Amino acid sequence: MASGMKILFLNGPNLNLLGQREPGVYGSTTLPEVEAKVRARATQLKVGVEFRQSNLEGELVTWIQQARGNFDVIVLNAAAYTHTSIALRDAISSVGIPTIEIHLSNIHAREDFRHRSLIAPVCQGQITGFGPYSYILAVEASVNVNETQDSPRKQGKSS
Ligand code: CA2
Repeated sequence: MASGMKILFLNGPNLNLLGQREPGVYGSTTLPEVEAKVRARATQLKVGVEFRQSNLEGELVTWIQQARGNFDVIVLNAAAYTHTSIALRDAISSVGIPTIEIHLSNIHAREDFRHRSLIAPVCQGQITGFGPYSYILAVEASVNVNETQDSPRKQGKSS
């Protein structure tokens, strides 16, 4: 049952500009509007959500570390750090919380340097190319992952 589970949404550099620049690539929906859509779906599914954005790699690493014991699933749009960050990859692999990689655009249909994700091998899966709907799909995937895996937060609970 999804009730009681908590998802941490993390957004990387420049995603605070969503809806304000380059609408041809990333659409016209702002990040607060994406958050509102996520919250609406999460409410329907009775799951808790925390939604954050940072332009700083180290802050994202710290948030991933601090998620231990507090969240059941992490949903991560690491933005450009997807393609560069060994630090984020190490944080994900060490925290022991299932993590879902998401992107607004289809990174495989763009420049070659976006095709490689350093975090994909340590993530549960990747959702890419559905615009803001990638975030909604991630809520649903999180519920499914939580129902099919034992997470550290669930250990010791009866359901
Ligand atoms: O498609 C995605 O969600 C990306 O993670 C977005 C990143 C990009 O580096 C990844 O390859 C794919 C870029 C986020 C920057 O967002 C902006 C939004 C509006 C205007 C400018 C940048």
